[in-house]
Amino acid sequence: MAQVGIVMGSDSDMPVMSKAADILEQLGISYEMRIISAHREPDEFFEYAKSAEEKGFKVIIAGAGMAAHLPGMCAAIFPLPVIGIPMHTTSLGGRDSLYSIVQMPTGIPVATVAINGGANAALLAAKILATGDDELLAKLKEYSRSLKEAVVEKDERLQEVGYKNY
Ligand code: RP5
Repeated sequence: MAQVGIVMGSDSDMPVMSKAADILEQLGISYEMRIISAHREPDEFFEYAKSAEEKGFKVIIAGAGMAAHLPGMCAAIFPLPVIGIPMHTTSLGGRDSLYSIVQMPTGIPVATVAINGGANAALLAAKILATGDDELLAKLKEYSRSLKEAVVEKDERLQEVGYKNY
């Protein structure tokens, strides 16, 4: 049974959504990934959102672009946390997606990450799951340590070779 549902409005969202899947895999979190358009196939969308709790999802990560109603509509139906990822767009630079996703009415929250923030969406989902899972919490702490290590190594190299040879 998948713990996280990853859903995107179009396969054009895949480069961003795959970053979320990569992080979940790295952390050993099970997920189901779907392409479902709330606008182009509303009946399939409603079926997905209505059955999500029954399927055992604890969090949904929903990504969409432009008039991005998919995350908000997931949140309207699914009673557990929904994390929204606004896609970058060529016409409005992703502000259209961001505003569509983040400006939810009171009572129906969507935890919105940055434009194209696929990895952070998965990390946020992991942190939500880790509130009841010590093993996952330990993996997240290790992940944070590895981020710190990467910065330390970069600085060591800078000190060694100088900025001109970096
Ligand atoms: C949204 O419309 C999708 O999430 C996608 O970001 C955007 C464009 O979709 P395509 O025209 O590329 O299928 O529903």
